Amino acid sequence: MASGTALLYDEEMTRYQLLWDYPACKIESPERLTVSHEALQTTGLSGRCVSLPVRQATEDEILLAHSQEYLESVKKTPSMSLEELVTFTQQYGDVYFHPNIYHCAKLAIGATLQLVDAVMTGKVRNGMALVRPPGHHSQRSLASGFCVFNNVAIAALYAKKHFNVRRVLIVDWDIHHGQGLQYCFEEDSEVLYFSWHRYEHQRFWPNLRESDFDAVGKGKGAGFNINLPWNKVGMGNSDYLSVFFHVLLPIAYEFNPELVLVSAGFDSAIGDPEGHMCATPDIFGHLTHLLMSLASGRLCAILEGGYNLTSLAQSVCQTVQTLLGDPPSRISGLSSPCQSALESIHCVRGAHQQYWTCLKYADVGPQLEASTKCPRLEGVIGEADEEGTQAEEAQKEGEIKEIAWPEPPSRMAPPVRTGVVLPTGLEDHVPASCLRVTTIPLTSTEAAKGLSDPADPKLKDDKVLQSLGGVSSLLEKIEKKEVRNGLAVVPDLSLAVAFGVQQALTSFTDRVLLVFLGSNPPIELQEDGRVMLIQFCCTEQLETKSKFYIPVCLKKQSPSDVPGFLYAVLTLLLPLAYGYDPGMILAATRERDGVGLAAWAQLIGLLQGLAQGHTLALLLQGAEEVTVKATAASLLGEPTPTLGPLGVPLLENVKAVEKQRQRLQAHWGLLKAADEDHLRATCGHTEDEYSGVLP
Ligand code: X5A
Ligand code: ZN
Repeated sequence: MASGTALLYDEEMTRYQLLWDYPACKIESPERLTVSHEALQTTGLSGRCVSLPVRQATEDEILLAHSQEYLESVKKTPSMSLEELVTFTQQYGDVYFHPNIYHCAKLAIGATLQLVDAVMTGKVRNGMALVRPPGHHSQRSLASGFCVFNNVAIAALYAKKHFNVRRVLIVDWDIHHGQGLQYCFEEDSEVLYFSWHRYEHQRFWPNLRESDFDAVGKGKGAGFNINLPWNKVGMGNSDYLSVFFHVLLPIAYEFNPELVLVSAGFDSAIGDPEGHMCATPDIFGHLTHLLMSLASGRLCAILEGGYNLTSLAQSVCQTVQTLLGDPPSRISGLSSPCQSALESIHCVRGAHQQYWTCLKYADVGPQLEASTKCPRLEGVIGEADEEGTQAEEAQKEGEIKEIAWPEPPSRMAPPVRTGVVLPTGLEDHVPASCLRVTTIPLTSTEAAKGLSDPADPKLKDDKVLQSLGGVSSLLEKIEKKEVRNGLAVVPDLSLAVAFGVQQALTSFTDRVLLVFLGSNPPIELQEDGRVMLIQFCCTEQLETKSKFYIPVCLKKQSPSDVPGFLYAVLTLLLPLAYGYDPGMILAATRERDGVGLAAWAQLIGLLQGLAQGHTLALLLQGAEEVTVKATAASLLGEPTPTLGPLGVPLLENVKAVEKQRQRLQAHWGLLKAADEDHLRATCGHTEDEYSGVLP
């Protein structure tokens, strides 16, 4: 199994800069790279990466995405005079040339391809390339937006050619639309391109009609181009995560990529003079983590934009630290995405509904003409929005010079990450890197503390007391940060869960998320919000009004409804869990009721993005060896095996998930994927009618 994180950097790429007065290009400076690299050094992150040499791209590699004529003309730039460079530059938009930029552009591609090579050959699991110039705006015969050659486009074509990769996912989280990437792959069904970008109904650069949500790809590439336009500035963590939960991740899992390329621009982070967004640098740790569950963890992040040096450096560190396997920091204060974000999410889901099974039955409402849903500016472009956000208004008046945000909290990982308490015989089935925790049985008085029935006769059973001692030591080790997470196989699941929840609540957190697979809830839930219980089962549960108890009944499909389960995890469980922001997670199951092994492993992997990776997994004695093994592997952060091509989910399972999402949306805003007010206003449906749209 591939391990390790590659870092590609060469100081040479700092050796070009803007040589004349050109305000639009001032922000693209050599310091962008030096501050990012220095931050990785001072935090000790670069020392933990595998440093790989950068090389120059060959002409053939450049020609994968560019025309011979364009290459020939760029090739002449090193010998041009300043005057000639200015003239040469003028045929393009928002880009500048320098005698050394051709050299750097070849290094930028070379670094990107070295990274792809290392990941595809299994030399490392993932990695990041810190490069200049960026690439995603450049086109076949065109430089644009600080970009000379399209690093990521070349990487995707290279992976297809040299490694026979049949499905590449490109996630472009830069705040500008990578139109170069879109043009390159819009007819290609083997490359799924996703981009979110500041758009403001075409008022924002590059002001293209085809950056809107209804550009879905062409010919056989229809459905493989996903544009999520931001029509307001000030988008934040909740908006970004919602797009991942309700648009990108469901489609990405269905696409089942073999390789993930991230056009990692950080101008989408707070403080950026181009983006004017509010998402904090730590969100990139989460975006990265969520993508690491795809393609068996094969992920290459390639720097694009990012112009606030502080925000950029912090965001780069968050990304690399997550690639290295450290748990992302907790994100508090998540709520509903804003109205404008919901509108965009709604629109893009509608535009892609016909291409992706995961959206087929979703609440995207009746098909409407694109223009009636999201009015686009007709005529004049590049004009300021009449009603700018507060931030923009304030900035116009010079009130805000610098936006401030707290530095992301440090997130050091404990040296041993997974503690295990296993009956003899099972111990050989988990990797040697797990810490075998020796346990002292509890006395029945200790065990009775906090249990709803202190007189439970099971508390006399030695085996039970022994296992509760195990749960207790694991939690203690998690609290002391000796381990990050733990796994115990126990003879009585309900008791272990009840005890574990109680101990976690008394010792180190005020919110526990309990994810339970099975029919009888292991604990009685209070409505005080200290525990959220998400239960997956195959039998109908009683109706509930609780916002902390979420039963999801998924009917079995032989062998199991993987797409239905995954749909529930991505669009229901993750939004709830992120909104709840637990300090500890308990994941418990008797026999993985109706949930396939790979799907369970994915769930455990995804949950590691929450609660700083503090998960206690509890399995009932008798659980198959493979379950124990897969659970331990996921807890250790090993790449999760892919789920393979997803079939069609059972309709009634999708309905069951939708039912819970509808019920809980008012409490947990991250569940929202549609702008209901807007929908109602536009098509004149009432709420009742609207819920009738569901199959
Ligand atoms: C890579 C990147 C931005 C170009 C902005 C032009 N380019 N106004 O972020
Ligand atoms: Zn950008």
